[in-house]
Amino acid sequence: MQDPIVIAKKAAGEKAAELIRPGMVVGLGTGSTAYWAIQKIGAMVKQGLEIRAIATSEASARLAEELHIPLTTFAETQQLDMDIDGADEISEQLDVIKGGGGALLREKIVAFHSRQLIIIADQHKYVPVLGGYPLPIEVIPFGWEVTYNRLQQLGCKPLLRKKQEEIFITDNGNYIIDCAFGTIKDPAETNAALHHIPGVVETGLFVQMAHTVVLGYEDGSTQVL
Ligand code: ABF
Repeated sequence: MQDPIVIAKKAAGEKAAELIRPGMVVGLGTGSTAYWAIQKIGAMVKQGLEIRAIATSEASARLAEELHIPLTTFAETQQLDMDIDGADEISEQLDVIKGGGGALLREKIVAFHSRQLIIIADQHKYVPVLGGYPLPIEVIPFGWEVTYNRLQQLGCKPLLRKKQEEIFITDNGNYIIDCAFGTIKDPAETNAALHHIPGVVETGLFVQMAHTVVLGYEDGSTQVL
């Protein structure tokens, strides 16, 4: 008996993958929901679907290679047709918090340069207002302590992300500070304020970037927002 949350994630991921058309350049997201989208894309490629893909993390690139999904780079193509990626929170205004998997910087670059960003998630990620999930912020290691302090002055409770007692290092060699705001009433304003702090590379606030949201439910059904 499959875990109900896995059923929901798999349903959302596969529904989004089925929107891909031949010839597209597709962004491959990161995380356990994007995992199912990539698995479905791999199966579609095996059945003859001709696409190219750009992965949003080393982990997703490895999975794509295992599944023989042809990868390309931004040296070869400057715009993607569709980006399929997960989320930690999605608001009713379709603003999104991402970065729980530590891949937010490459995820935002790929999303920004994609014609269509499709966010996939289980239904529990859909919330009235953002902020319950601590906002991941990618910062450079130099001066992280004073960046941390400035984030605290902005009203969040910051926490330097660690993995097995070691400071977590992103694919880009940076740190992540998870900022618990509680609620983020104005994501655009919060995102702008965060970007004014030198040392902040990128935030996990994807403000009005999602074109489509596919929610997966534990009965295997999906809802497209
Ligand atoms: C990634 O997937 C991250 O941006 C986001 O935090 C995470 C969501 O995790 P999961 O799909 O595993 O619930 O895109």
